[in-house]
Amino acid sequence: MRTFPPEIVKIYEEIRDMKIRGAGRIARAAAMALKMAAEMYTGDDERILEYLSSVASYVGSSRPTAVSLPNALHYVLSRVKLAKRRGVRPLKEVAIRAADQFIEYSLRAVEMIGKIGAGRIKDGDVIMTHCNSTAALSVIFEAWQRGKRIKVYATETRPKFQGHITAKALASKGIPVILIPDSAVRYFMKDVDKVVLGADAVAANGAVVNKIGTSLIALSAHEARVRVFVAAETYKFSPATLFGELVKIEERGAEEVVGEKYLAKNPKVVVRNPAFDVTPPEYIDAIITERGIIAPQAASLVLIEEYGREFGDYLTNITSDMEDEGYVG
Ligand code: RUB
Repeated sequence: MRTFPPEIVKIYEEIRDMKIRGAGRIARAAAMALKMAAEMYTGDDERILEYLSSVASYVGSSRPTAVSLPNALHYVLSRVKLAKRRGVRPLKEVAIRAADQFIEYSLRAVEMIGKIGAGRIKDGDVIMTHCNSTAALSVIFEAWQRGKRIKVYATETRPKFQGHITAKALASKGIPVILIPDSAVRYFMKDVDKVVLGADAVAANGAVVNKIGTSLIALSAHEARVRVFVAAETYKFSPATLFGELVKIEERGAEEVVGEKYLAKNPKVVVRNPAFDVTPPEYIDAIITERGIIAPQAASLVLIEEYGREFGDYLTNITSDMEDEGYVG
């Protein structure tokens, strides 16, 4: 197996071990890994694409669910590929510029989502959020900044307690926040006006993959007729789902749920720890992207707008395979 510079291995390990977490941050870290790989590359221009692709496969295998991770890697690699085809040199510079562009776009997108989403929050609204989403917090922070007196219920988000980070961040800005156990979501839903969540992936049919428990919150909101907003940058939309692929749900270690001691003492107890779940589009009112608010059912349009040309190439390849096999023509 290829060995990579320690700086790249560090990014891989920090994503795997959740020191870098949240789909947006993961995406920016992945772009940064490719930028660093390009900066440190000393070989010839001909081989750089192959090298960056191997770095991308390595970094891309750190966590499976956040689609922002492969999308960020693809953003950089596709630009290097295009430059190579067009004879633009040096490719190293192209990779560095593309990574910077992605990071800048991503940060700006989170800001835009805040500005757009805040328009949907009313003075006096009680909001519920889950886990720790920069995009969801951007909406809440911007609403507060505009003088809307809001209150937030933040779920603690077992087993890793990312809700504690959210509650701390809200409290540090002076926003009234109540931290609740995940199991208390339905109990408090009657007090809530809007649910604002993040996303790790948005599928072509508008289904949202986010921290485990999200679908239960959406279900509970649906029952109580509370609106559910998902704040998601467009690079969290999954192109592969347009072709029938499913988003892989990460399952993490049992020790995160019960601890090593319990596991050792109770070897017959099976513990499962899925990190994400899927919320169907029927339970989502709108997705707030940096390009505007869309109905979840419009997710495939975002994908076609973003990847249309590549889909065209992909379909041409399939069709020519079918022609070769005598199905078409
Ligand atoms: C984080 C999580 C967040 C999304 C969106 O899960 O589910 O809601 O990643 O975050 P984990 P952001 O802690 O397991 O990474 O809006 O910051 O991209």
